[in-house]
Amino acid sequence: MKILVTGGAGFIGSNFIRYWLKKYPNDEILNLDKLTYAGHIESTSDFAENPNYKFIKGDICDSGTVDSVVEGVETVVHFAAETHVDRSIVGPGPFVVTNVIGTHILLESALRHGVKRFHHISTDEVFGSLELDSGKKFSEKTIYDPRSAYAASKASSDHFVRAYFQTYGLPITITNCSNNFGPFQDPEKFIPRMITDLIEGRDVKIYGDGKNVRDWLYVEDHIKAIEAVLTKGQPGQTYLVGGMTNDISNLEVAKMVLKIFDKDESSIKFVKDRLGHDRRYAVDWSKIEKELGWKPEHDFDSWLEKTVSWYRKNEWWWKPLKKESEKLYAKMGQ
Ligand code: NAD
Ligand code: TDX
Repeated sequence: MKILVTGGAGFIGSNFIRYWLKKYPNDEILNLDKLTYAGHIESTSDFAENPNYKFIKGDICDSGTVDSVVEGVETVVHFAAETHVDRSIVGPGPFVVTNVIGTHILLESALRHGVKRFHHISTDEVFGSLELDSGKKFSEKTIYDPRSAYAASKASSDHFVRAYFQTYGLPITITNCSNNFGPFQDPEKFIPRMITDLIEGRDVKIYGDGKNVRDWLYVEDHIKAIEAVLTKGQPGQTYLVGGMTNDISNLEVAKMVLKIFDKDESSIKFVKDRLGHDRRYAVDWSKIEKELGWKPEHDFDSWLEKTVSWYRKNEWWWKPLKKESEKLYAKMGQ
């Protein structure tokens, strides 16, 4: 099978390609990535020479490039996106362009070339924010209520993907997942920012009161969920994907990371809150469990520790990125 992965130099995309090339050695993977500030060719270096893998530097908004790459492809796995909520607050424009227009250009090309499966990677943030302690969870039936430019652009892309199924019969699937963590995540995101700050001897930064809750999903669990959908999922269907944490606040996550470093709460610095900061996310992943037999297998405690070890061993990867991300935070006062 020939697969086009978009955004394969990013965090989840590069982990997906590594996993897939190993597990399906007869498949061919094309990786189309613009290498924005979030795309790191170094994340692909261990599989770059695999004869079944090819990297194409290009923009999903460039229909000529997209058309030439989609030709002959059976499956598209679409990760490419602007993904950082804080950046969408500072400058929402690129989120509309890549996430909405770029996804539309890919859909058009997939339709023209008779792609057999278009899998769209989306987020639980399209559903908005849950009350703390409400016990509620997002499910496939939850009404969309995006509250940041990032979430609004992802919600819009989800609607376009579904419209191409309903109107033109393009065989699409969608996964909306929670917050991923694991190796090769850019140090501008919460967990790797804390780990790399601690390695460099700085305090960890917590927005607002730190009571915000995220559902944490180990990246390999997410990839196995995508695998389940690609191999067993029904065209037109959406599946929610979540992890093994249960209402754990950012402050609690920070304390767990600090414990791994033998540090205490005196290494926490509370900073300005994010504008429109979503309070709580929680994901009901019972549909994908019931229908496709997937469930998360990596618990948070031990895989957080393994993630810390990865960052300790791979300073070559994140050191050059850290300066750039901290420039953004300095500008935002965070
Ligand atoms: P990332 O920011 O690490 O990587 C995004 C990749 O897309 C980068 O390699 C970048 O260069 C590429 N890209 C951006 N604009 C492009 C364009 N116009 N053309 C081609 N390539 C472009 O993102 P990630 O964390 O790996 O997320 C992957 C997908 O998963 C995204 O669609 C995101 O919305 C979704 N998602 C991520 C998380 C998470 O916790 N990281 C959670 C839910 C959903
Ligand atoms: O330094 C920080 N301190 C802090 O308290 C940072 C960077 C973040 N935070 C908070 C904000 C959030 O409540 O931690 C939480 C997680 O923040 P991010 O890592 O920026 O993730 P989030 O905004 O939840 O969005 C992520 O998960 C869903 C991804 O970036 C999205 O692409 C994905 O769709």
